[in-house]
Amino acid sequence: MPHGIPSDKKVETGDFITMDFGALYNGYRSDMTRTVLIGKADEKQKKVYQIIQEVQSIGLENVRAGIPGRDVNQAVNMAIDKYHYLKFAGKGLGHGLGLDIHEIPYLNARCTEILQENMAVTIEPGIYIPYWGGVRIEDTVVVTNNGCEVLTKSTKELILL
Ligand SMILES: [Mn+2]
Repeated sequence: MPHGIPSDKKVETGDFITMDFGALYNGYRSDMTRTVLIGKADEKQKKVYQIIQEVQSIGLENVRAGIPGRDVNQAVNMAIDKYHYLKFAGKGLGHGLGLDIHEIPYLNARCTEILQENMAVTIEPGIYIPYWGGVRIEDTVVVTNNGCEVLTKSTKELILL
């Protein structure tokens, strides 16, 4: 699920684990998510991970100042839909952040807010399949006039533990 809660479930071979965290520095926040896999990936796990890797980079490529947030969300949703996983996608692609962890603009289908230079937003597509598992990759980026600067430096290759 997109935002899980702690439980007694033990980590098992074959589980995806999404790790969502950030830092607070001088009052400003960051946000990131990486998904790792325990053991060896099966074909479906490899495929879902590759889809999220691909569409997350499509999200990064589509961010720039001067367009509404919903355009970025739509570009990513179209890519997820190509693989027929849209019904398992998260409701929104990302959100602004700064003094608070979730701020406008929200990058979702209703977002008419125009992205501005130097806004900080997250790009975090996810696929969540009930009783199977989920994958999300999240970066924090700064909007620029012709794109964005990605602040999150961690690898996005699938890490097997
Ligand atoms: Mn986030």
